[in-house]
Amino acid sequence: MLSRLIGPGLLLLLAAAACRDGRLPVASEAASAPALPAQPPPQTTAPWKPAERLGLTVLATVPHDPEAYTQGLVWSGGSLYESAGQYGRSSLRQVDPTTGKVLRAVAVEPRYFAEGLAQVGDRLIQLTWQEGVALTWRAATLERTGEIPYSGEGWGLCSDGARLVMSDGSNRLTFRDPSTLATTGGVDVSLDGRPLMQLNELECVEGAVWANVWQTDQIVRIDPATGRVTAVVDAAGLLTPEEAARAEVLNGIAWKPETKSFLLTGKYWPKMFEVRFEPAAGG
Ligand SMILES: [Ca+2]
Repeated sequence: MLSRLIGPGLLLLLAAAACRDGRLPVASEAASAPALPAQPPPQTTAPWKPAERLGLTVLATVPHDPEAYTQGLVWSGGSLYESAGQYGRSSLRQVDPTTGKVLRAVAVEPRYFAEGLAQVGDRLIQLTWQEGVALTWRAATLERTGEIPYSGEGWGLCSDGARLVMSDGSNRLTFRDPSTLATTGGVDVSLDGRPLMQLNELECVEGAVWANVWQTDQIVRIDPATGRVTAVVDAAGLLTPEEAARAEVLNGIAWKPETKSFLLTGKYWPKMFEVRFEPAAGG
C-alpha cells in the first residue's frame, strides 16, 4: 500500500533528477512526459488552484532573421538584443525592433553554443549551453567585457533587477548573483500540481517569470516564490503552416514595459510578433 502511494511521486522525482543531471533532454523524454498516468493533484499544505489559460492578440508583425537560432531576447529602453545559438553560428545581435534589421552582430567563438540573454545595468550576460561560462558584453557597444564560470547547463536567463533567474531544461529555476553568477536559491516549477520540465527562454516581468516551454507553443507565467505556474499562454498559430515548416520552435520572449506588450519569436522564425496576452475565450 505504501509503495503504491509513493510510487508516482518517486517517479516524478527521478525524472526531475535525471534532467538536472546534465543530460540533454531528448525528444523521447519530452514525448513520454504527457504519457504519465493521470493522477490527482498531490496533497500539499499550500492552496492549489488551476493555472489561468491565456490567448494572445497580435499588435504588430515585423521581419526576423530566419538564420537566427533564437535563444534569448531582451528589450531595453528602445533597444532590442538577441542571442543566437548553434556551434559555429552563435552571435549577439542588436536588432531594429521596427524593421527587424540586424543593426549589429558580433560572432561568438565556435566552441560556444550561445543561449539565454539578460541585461544587468550596462552589461549583457549571455549564457552558453554546455560550456559552463557566461559571456559578458557592454550593451552600448557590444564589446566583450569578460566571462563568468557557472555549473550546469545554460538555457534561459532573465534579470528581475536584484537577481538573475536561470533555466537549465529541467523544471528548476535557479537564482544567481548578477555579478558572480553564484547560486543564491531556486525553485521547482509545477503546472497544476505536476513538475513542468523543459523551461527555456525566460523573461522577468513585474515580479513574475515568464518561460517558453521547449518543443511547445506554450508560454507560462511562474510565481518565483512558489514555483507555481499561474498562467499558460497558447501561442500556437503565429506562423503560417508554410512558415512553420521551415522554422523551429517558439523561443524568444521580451517585455516592453513602455507598452506593456511582449515581443515573441522563435528559432529560424521569419517573423517577430508584438503581442498582448489576454484571457482565452471561454476561459
Ligand atoms: Ca527574454
